[in-house]
Amino acid sequence: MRPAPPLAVLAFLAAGCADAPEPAAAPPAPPAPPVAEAASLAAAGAYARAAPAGGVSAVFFRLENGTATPDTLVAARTDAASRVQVHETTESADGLRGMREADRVAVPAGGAVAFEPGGLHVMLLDLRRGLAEGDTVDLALDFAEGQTLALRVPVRGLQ
Ligand SMILES: [Cu+2]
Repeated sequence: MRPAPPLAVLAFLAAGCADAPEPAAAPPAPPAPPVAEAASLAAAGAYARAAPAGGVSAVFFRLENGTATPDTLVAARTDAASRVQVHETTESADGLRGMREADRVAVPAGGAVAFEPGGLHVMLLDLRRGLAEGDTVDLALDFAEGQTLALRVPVRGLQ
């Protein structure tokens, strides 16, 4: 038969239990920093067309706005060309294609806009250097809400 534990031990255990510190209340979590909306603006699948120095090239991508705020592309910048313009392709009634400058391109909240051959594109005019397959072009896209997307765009040879 086992001897009962001495009372002192029981008292100690009980006291220890009672005195066990409450788990410290977790300090209130600091408010999460606001998620930078730039993180959810993106230009997916960007590429530029190969072209000789002094020529013209175009950059294509899919502009995605993962934020809850509509935004607008207001400018494109690069050092690779003397002039950069956002263009849209037009087609006249008799099927002639042309291009005109699109000052602003709205990208709806949670939406996307395709910049693709035959549609919107970023036109690089008077290239300062030739663009060959394997080169890259640094392109900055400025948005009305204040964000800038900095892209390193690969050059694709003409297909
Ligand atoms: Cu164009």
